[in-house]
Amino acid sequence: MAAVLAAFVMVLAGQSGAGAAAPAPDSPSKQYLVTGATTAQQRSRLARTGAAIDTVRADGSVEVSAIPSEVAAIKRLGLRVRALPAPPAAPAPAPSIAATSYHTYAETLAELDQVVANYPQIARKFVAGKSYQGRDIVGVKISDNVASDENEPEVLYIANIHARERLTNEQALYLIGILTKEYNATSRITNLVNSREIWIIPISNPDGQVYDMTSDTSAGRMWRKNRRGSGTDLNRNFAYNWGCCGGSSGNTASETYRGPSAESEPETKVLSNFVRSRVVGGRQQLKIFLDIHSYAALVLWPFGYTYSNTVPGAMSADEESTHRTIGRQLAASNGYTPEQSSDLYITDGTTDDWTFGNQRIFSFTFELGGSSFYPSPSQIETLTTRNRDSLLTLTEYADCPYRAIGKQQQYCGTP
Ligand code: 7B0
Ligand code: CA
Ligand code: CA
Ligand code: ZN
Repeated sequence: MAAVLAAFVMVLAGQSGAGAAAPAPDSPSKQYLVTGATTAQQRSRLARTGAAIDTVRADGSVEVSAIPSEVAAIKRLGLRVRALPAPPAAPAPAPSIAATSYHTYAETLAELDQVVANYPQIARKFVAGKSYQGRDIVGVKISDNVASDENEPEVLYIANIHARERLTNEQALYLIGILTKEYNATSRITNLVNSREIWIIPISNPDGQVYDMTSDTSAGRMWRKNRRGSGTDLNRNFAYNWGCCGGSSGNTASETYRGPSAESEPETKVLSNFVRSRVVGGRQQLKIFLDIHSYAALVLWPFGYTYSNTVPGAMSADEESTHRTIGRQLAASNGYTPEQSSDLYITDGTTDDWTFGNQRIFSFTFELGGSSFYPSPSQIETLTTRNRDSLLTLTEYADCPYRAIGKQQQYCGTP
């Protein structure tokens, strides 16, 4: 009975399950390899401790970022845990090969300014709002007649909501690069730019990104969250079934801390408000959304909060099979593994659960490939080019995602 009561008090205290035995202040998270959790249910039990699951290896073992209380909770689940080495220091930046190193926040802004200066007809910079520390959350809109809001299907790409997922900014910049440089050169790209309005936000969490990159060792600080207080996991802070299901933590020290309330974080608000601002004349203009993460090499779709494939009123059979069909097609192109988000592990308050569940935008998460959060800069080109076709295909689906299941006539009135 005492144990039951203690567990109840822990839940009331927002400890989200197991991790509260040791009340000592939690030190920063470290990476561990966990073996023995090979099913979605077992990985969800692991995630329920609050540990962030960073990748699932081919042999089924799992790399996690966990604080000491979470490590203790993982051991209590009967799983084996061993510490992983800190990421190796990145090579010192060499100015002569600047193009092959990771873009800082300042370099990213400069790059966007350059694109807009070079391609003013089709590229326009926009500021969605400000981060907690006052940095601009910047994006680029790409379309013909870019200054006008035309009646064209819209697509939103966001990256780097997790600070340390450094390749994701490069993937966004890669997409901006091909859409602009190949306009009027590659017909597939010309057609897309002429018929879509494509919004791309390369660094959704600028404070975290700057903090992660401002590291004495040049290896990166392994920072994931935003920078308000001890940080909130922005990908657990969105306002759809926020904190519902053991897919986030109530412990402020945890890498999956969900924040004090849904949309409590300035960055979540800015991104959500931007998406809401694309409702024009009562209709959401965005037809496709992609949130770019790393490094498990996955194509994911909603929902993450439940194992159910369909949910009455929230995910119809046709919506589910549209997500699944597009997701599998993208994965066939980039070589990633396609699955519903909860097949990986349960998450709640994620970006894509909200963009679909609340805004009805067909939504995906990519986990880019790579062997860590900091692949060698020499790998940037290979790892991002791998998504050339999948990103173009996804953008094409904005005309009518139901085309994927042959139901464009029924849902979009198109042949
Ligand atoms: C995360 O290692 C999110 C799935 C979204 N429905 C997966 C993501 O936030 O746990 N994995 S990651 O942190 N990038
Ligand atoms: Ca246009
Ligand atoms: Ca429009
Ligand atoms: Zn991530």
